[in-house]
Amino acid sequence: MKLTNPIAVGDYVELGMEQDQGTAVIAEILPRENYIIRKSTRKTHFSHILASNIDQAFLIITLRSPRTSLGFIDRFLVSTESFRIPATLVVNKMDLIEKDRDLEFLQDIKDIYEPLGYPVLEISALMETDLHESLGALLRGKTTLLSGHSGVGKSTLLNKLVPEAQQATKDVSSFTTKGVHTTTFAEMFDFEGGGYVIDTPGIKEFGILDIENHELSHYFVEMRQYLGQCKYNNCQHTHEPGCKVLEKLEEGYIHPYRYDSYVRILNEEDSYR
Ligand SMILES: Nc1nc2c(ncn2[C@@H]2O[C@H](COP(=O)(O)OP(=O)(O)OP(=O)(O)O)[C@@H](O)[C@H]2O)c(=O)[nH]1
Ligand SMILES: [Mg+2]
Ligand SMILES: [Zn+2]
Repeated sequence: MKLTNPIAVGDYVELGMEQDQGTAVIAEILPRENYIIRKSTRKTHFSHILASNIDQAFLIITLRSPRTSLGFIDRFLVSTESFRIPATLVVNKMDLIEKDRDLEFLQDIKDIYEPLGYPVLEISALMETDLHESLGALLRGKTTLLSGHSGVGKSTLLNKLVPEAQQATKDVSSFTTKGVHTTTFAEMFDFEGGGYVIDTPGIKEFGILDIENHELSHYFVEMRQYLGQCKYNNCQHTHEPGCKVLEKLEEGYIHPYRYDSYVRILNEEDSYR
């Protein structure tokens, strides 16, 4: 794997002392238990590790300003599932919700992801004052990654969780309704009472790396249980006769949006829709 950053937030390192100088240098980066990378497409040669050795990931999503797509969420979940990192979907900017369309989208998100075991939380990082308390039980004692598109409010949330952090935040562009990439590097902060929270730069796409096409279905939790029951053991679940996944899709046990994401990732299409 070619990396743009040889060392990442969350890495454990071994230090060595420089002779006679009284300074320490990083002698070795210890093996990473897991990591989340960003990358423009699967074909790009270089990847960037957002953070390593995390206990759980919070994907911050928004229904508007900017609107997060389901395809983006699914790509994120593939990358967390590949290391079995527990993931939570945090719907931020709930104070902006006004139209039925937003509520329908929220309901879709809950209908799709909650049954799969991904908790969906609704918050307003800007308006709520007691987030430290309400999210405390989830965060305490763990290393938590905050991730998501630029402008969804990751740093605003971080500042509520760790008030002394004082991370810069900036309005989303009124022209594109997209974030303006305010946070430029990942940073880890102490969570009072134990644990760490990592703020990261907003990203367009998560890297899905080192995942072969025939493995991809392992990282869709609802498909996992049917794997091995297809007629052909190299089944990619797209057109093959005797495919159990297609059968379960037909029967309504697999959500069509999720299946659509699966096919898009398989075909290396981008996630916007
Ligand atoms: N209305 C509303 N605005 C929010 C909320 N949370 C954050 N914002 C605003 O959204 C804008 C972007 O917030 P940031 O915290 O900078 O977003 P970010 O995810 O850190 O963005 P990057 O650092 O670019 O990745 C700021 O103007 C925030 O004030 C919220 O709950 N409600
Ligand atoms: Mg930020
Ligand atoms: Zn199949």
